[in-house]
Amino acid sequence: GTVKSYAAVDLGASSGRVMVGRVGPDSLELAEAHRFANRPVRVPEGLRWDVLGLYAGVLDGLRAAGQVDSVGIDSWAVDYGLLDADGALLGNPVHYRDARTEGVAEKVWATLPAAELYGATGLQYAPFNTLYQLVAARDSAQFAHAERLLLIPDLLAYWLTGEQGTELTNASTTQLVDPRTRTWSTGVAERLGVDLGLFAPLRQPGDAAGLLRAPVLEETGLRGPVPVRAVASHDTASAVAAVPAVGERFAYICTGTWSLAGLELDAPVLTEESRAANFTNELGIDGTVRYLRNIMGLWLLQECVRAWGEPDLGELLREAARVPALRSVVDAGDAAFLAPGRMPERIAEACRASGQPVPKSRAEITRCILDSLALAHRRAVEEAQRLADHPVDVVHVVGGGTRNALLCQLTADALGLPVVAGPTEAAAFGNVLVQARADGLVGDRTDMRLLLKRTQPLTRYEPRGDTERWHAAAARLATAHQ
Ligand code: ADP
Ligand code: LRH
Repeated sequence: GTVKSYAAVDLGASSGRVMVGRVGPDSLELAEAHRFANRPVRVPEGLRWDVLGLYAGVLDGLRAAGQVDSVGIDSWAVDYGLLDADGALLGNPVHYRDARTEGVAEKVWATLPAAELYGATGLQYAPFNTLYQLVAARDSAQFAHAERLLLIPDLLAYWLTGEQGTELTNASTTQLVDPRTRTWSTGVAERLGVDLGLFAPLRQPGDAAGLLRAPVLEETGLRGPVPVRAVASHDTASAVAAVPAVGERFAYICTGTWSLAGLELDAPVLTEESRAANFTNELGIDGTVRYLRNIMGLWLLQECVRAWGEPDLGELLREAARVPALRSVVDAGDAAFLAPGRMPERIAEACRASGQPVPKSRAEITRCILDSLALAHRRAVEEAQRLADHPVDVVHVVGGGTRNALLCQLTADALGLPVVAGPTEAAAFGNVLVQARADGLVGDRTDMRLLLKRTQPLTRYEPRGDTERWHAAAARLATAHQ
């Protein structure tokens, strides 16, 4: 049978990579062509993404990838670049961890109450939802010159092809999309004075998105025509598409800079209880809803490792495995951990404030983070099942956190459910498979997952039967936060 090659550009908050996927009727291989750091930059006006540096990394990656049948791009959600009337980028895209959205949500809710906003968009409250960013930006000089808004993957696709679009799964993180109709929520936009004309027309995963421009072909050494294909351009949507679950009642946890823990549903859950629990209804491929909660994730550890001068991660995790479990835990869902800086101190302070032993050594702090993440995973998966009335028997863990065996085991222990870990590069797999599907090489979503399950190594973690201790820790944390 035919084997085709696809380039998957996958930009995470901590690193960008260009992967090459080779897909045949019964084969699937993924290889890394190029990986580069994604380092946010603090300038006097705030925290910014170095998007030109990322674009240069994409071009280097495409050159390293060699000849491919098409290219797909996914990245972290919510952030965007603004273009002027000439199509030129107006300034560096603002990082979602920038402080400009502080206090903005409260202003928005004064016009459109939070409960109504949730009913219309199904989106969790996060200060960085594109909607709040837009309201924060509205009076800036830059915004006055903006004619077009492109989400990060769409911006890179525009630079590669000259064509503009707004991919749906990522658009669903703007808080301007209705998850029932899967199109713009004109009501929300009107009430809040957001001009939807800023956005390019919606695209669905699998849609054509243009051809690499001649200068891009020249720079990358590729032979044209090379199509760019819209994929599930929200990295989490691509990762969920690549959860290797077939015929199971499953929950998933996408672990990387964030942990995104939840369920794949056929319809959104828009109840008041769901809003109060801050679950989001983001859109997935094939009419699915990603019903999940954002948990601070390995960001907590990344920031500590940065503060400690980048010690060896493997060694740190081995030491953490020897620290007694559950001595102190923090609320890994707390938005207080969103901003960068001073992370070891902030974690120690949270333990002190809740009357628990204060972790001191690097190993103790690392252990506190991993125990806390496992506890937050447990809470999210349990609450999602209850709120969506959708019980599960197994939890799939994908993303960078699959390389952290301790975290996977603790998650299984905390939930009292088996954890199946892998693939690590789930977002890139989802990206590749949506391209292959558009070429008719794979069938539906189940076929994609079956192919992954058959071809990719997965690791299974059985719960070690100490669920009671986790239950007690969860109760302790709940009391501390009252
Ligand atoms: P993102 O896509 O958000 O940038 P990734 O999915 O690449 O994040 O995951 C990055 C995280 O994976 C790191 O912060 C680190 O905690 C974890 N990780 C990466 N490599 C290893 C490793 N060798 N051992 C344990 N954890 C690892
Ligand atoms: C993970 C992610 C997540 C969003 C956050 C901004 O990379 O896309 O799904 O909430 O970044």
